[in-house]
Amino acid sequence: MPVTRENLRATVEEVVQAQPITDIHTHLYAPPFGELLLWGVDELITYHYLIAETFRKADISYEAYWALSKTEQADLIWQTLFIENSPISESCRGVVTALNDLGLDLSNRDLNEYRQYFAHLTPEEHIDKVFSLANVKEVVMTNDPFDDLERSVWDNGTDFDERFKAALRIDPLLNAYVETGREKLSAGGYNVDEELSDTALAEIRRFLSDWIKKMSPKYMAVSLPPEFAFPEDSARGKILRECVLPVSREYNVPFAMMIGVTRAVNPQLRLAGDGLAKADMRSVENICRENPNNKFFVTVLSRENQHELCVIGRKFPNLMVFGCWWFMNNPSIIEEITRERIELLGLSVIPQHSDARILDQLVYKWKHSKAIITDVLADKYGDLLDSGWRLEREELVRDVAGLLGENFDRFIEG
Ligand code: FIX
Ligand code: ZN
Repeated sequence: MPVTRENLRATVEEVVQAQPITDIHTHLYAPPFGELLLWGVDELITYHYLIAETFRKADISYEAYWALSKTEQADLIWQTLFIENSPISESCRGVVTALNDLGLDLSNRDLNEYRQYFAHLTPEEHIDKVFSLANVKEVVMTNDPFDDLERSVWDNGTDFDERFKAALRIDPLLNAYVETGREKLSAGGYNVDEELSDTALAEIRRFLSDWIKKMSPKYMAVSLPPEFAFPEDSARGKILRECVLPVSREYNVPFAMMIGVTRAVNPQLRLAGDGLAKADMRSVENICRENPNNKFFVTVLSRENQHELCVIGRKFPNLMVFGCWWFMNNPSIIEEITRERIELLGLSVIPQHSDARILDQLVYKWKHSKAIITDVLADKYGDLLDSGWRLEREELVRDVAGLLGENFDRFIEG
């Protein structure tokens, strides 16, 4: 059926809404991971994005805040950001959208009533409800092989809810090998030394292979500081070149680089205390050019790096640009980045991931992003129709399926 100028906006909206999503980077976990799976209203309100905003408005010291229980923290944040001020920041708006779409009554603003609603749910029920509201088909977790709780789950096998896929996250190995990574590897039974001898490098490869076999991850991943360089004369540079890249090739498990985070800019804020800075994107050019048989997913945290990343994407088919990460995940910036990417890379991108830390966030993060993706696509297809192109509904369905899931699968399988 041809899409016309008259039905374009409604058709794009309907197709985007109907497309089940693969969410390629989250911090959500399947139920066997127990307390690692965060959900419910208190978690939603104490999301670290909201903690940072609360300190700008509430008269409370860091010490006093961290001494509060989770319920008390949520009470304070609710009072500060939702009652004494209107919740118009994107993170606050997200809570409002999520509660509203879950069917809660926003007119009375009664946190205890919302708590009651969640108290009667099991995680399994809630997962079904949230996945269905967000139309999410599967999510990729962030799996830390150095975490004791995670390790015990993986040791019991991977027979859990198939909608949760693994990603092997290796930050301590690459970013803190000397400080903590080496010790953690030794504790896990790997014979490694500080100098990164040939034996140690072989052991790190064995570690990665073991965990790939155990988790069957969709990809390996790391977050990187703005100073990240490739090549780099450092433990990270060596481990990357000698271990991560060859293992990634051997098992056909792509490597995801999330670049630009400056950790603990304000340590008092704990998880909320990270910042960002521009990175030198020539590192991405170099790694893609020198490793044509490796596949890379890349997202960057600085707005200033987004355009360069798109241009690098045009040069290297082994690079898949993805998501509007963290401080980029705001409507004005999502819109700008999504337009930029589609103009430069067409349909060969993964426009968004949720980065949800709390299950309920899937509802708002995807709702808000889908509205923007719809607007951008409607504009772009509108330009095509105006230029005389014929567009079939099936073609639109095909394109949207690529953006919201199949590009990810095909890139991994290819
Ligand atoms: O490193 C990451 O995966 C980041 O996305 C998170 O650690 C960060 O704290 C976050 O929640 C961003 O959305
Ligand atoms: Zn993340």
